[in-house]
Amino acid sequence: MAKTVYILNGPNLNLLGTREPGKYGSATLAEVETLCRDTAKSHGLAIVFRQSNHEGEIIDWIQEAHAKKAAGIVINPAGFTTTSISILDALLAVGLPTIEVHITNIHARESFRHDSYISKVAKAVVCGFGVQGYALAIIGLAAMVGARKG
Ligand code: CA2
Repeated sequence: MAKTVYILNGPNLNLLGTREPGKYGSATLAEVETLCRDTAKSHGLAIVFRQSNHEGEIIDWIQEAHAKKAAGIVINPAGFTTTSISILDALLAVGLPTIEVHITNIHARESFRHDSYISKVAKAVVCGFGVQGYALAIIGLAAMVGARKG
């Protein structure tokens, strides 16, 4: 059985492909899910893909990932990146290898986007590659957890 990775998306990412395409690209969240599923499959992983506008729901899913013995987490915390000690605490509590993803290069944007709580626990951070960053994060995590293809 393939190992499973939880891919968690924070607030407003349900709007992907419908608003601000110049910043976030034209792919919808459903298309990002397909990209993630295909990339994971070709690297020997299965995925659970979720999005929420609610902090507590994301925390519940981090705990669920641990309960279900997931191999790791890929998270785009969106606006919770710089505010949520509770998401950081959940990630610290479960101890799963976590990759932080941002579609945009947060360091080239406003200074309030720079200081990520999530980076304090993340094994790696991918930002600025557009939605391809999700695929890069999955490939990196697959290598990290020793996922086997085929
Ligand atoms: O670059 C990223 O992936 C971000 O995590 C996106 C967040 C932003 O707060 C972070 O600083 C960087 C915003 C997500 C909003 O998503 C939208 C998508 C399409 C249209 C409007 C918003």
